[in-house]
Amino acid sequence: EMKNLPQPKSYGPLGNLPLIDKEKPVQSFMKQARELGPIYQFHFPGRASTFVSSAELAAEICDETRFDKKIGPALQKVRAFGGDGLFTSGTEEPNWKKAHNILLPSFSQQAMKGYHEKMIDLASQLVQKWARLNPNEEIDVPDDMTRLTLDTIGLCGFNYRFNSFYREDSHPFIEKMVRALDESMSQTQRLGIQDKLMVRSKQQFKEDIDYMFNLVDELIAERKEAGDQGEDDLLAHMLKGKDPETGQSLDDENIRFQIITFLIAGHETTSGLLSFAIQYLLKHPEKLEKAYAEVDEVLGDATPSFKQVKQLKYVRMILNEALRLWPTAPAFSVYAKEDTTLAGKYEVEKGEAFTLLIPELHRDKSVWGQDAESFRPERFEDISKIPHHAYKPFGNGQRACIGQQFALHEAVLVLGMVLQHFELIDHTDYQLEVKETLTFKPDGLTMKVKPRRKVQMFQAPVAEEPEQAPEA
Ligand code: FDE
Repeated sequence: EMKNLPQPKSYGPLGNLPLIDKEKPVQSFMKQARELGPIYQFHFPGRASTFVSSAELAAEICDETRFDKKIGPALQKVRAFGGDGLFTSGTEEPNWKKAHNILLPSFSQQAMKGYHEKMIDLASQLVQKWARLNPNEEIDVPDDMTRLTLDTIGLCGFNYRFNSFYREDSHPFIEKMVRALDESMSQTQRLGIQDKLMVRSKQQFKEDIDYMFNLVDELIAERKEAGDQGEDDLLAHMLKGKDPETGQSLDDENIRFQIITFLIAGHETTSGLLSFAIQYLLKHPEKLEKAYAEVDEVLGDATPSFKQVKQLKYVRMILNEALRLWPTAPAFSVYAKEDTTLAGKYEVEKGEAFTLLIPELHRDKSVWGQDAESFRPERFEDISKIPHHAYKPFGNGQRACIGQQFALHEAVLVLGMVLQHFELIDHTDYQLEVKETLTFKPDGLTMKVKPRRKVQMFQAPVAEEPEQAPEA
């Protein structure tokens, strides 16, 4: 464990634990970073974590020759249902590389063309729902965005329709997944003895996981039974794909873990991203106007084509900037592969772990400038000007987000269609509160909308003129 690092106030055997707001752990760590500087140590009962948050230190720990992804205590808990899926496996586990190789083509730009129609299908459901609201009805933004992103990954991932827009509450799978995630986060914050007493929560945890496994295993079995019907989704790619390095394919248990992983990773993060973007647009009318202008010019009245989504440059910049200020997956951890030195001054022993606080990195004034706290999408006008290693909303290197193109294509398409059809109204004068689960979300964000143009709905055919009787 590293010595002589800044540390917050300690409370005997509890260490620094009382300084964490249990509802907002990452924001508590961010607050400490502002007080203690770009590197500090935080003591939990029985273990310590080292947090880093400057661009200088991020560049160091993102050097993959010296550091690799660490499956820390929180991810260890998620492993109960993520197993050795991509997100929760160590780089040295055979299934990580195998699945990475098999799945890369499924997340390429080329593959996005195959998902485009399905993404439009779900985005249209959202637009139609909002178009049918009465003027006084409000929209729960994160709630509807979660419906949308869950259904999108379900359809593109394994041709399953959660049909969230046809339900009052979320699909039972989500209820269980969210509860299981919540429980795994809580477990990491409990003291050993406290945790042993949580018999009921543990039983629930087990039941929730069994439900998830059953649903997914059934999906896999059904697909295998039906045989290859030419589906072009992640499940088909996983069943058919072979790792070019080993010639092996994924086994059924690992496919189950990957599906659960995509559901976890692919819906909360992307829905949070869309919700933060809308939050910022509500608060920045001049940026909103600029976005309307782009959408009207590029899309007009048309349903977006794949190519048009690529042309929505400003919409993409808005999303990039929302991910800068509130990266929805706010932290990741690495460990040192060998003894090394950080920034020429901190001696690091092999195995030592570091957690990068991404929102703090994204506010480092030495690279982002004095206005680092303000929402200014124009920063992303020229991507090549973004300093290397100062922007990590999708993680780093080979362990970076495999779903990045997927999430961005979906988010640009959805935000584009929302802006095309609706004027956004901040009817409560919303003040940002960030809610934490495994990810960040704007808590309690609601808005109202007014139509900007007619939404295409099924229309009754125009009554035909009765045919003129032929003249006698
Ligand atoms: C991953 C990821 C990451 C990293 C983490 C660590 O390192 O630990 C991050 C940061 C992220 N991711 C982020 C994000 C954001 C958003 C919006 C997203 N993300 C989205 C998505 C979608 C999908 C489907 C996904 N995502 C997925 C994923 C996966 C699978 C992973 C793992 C990879 C490896 O291999 O490792 C991730 N993601 Fe994400």
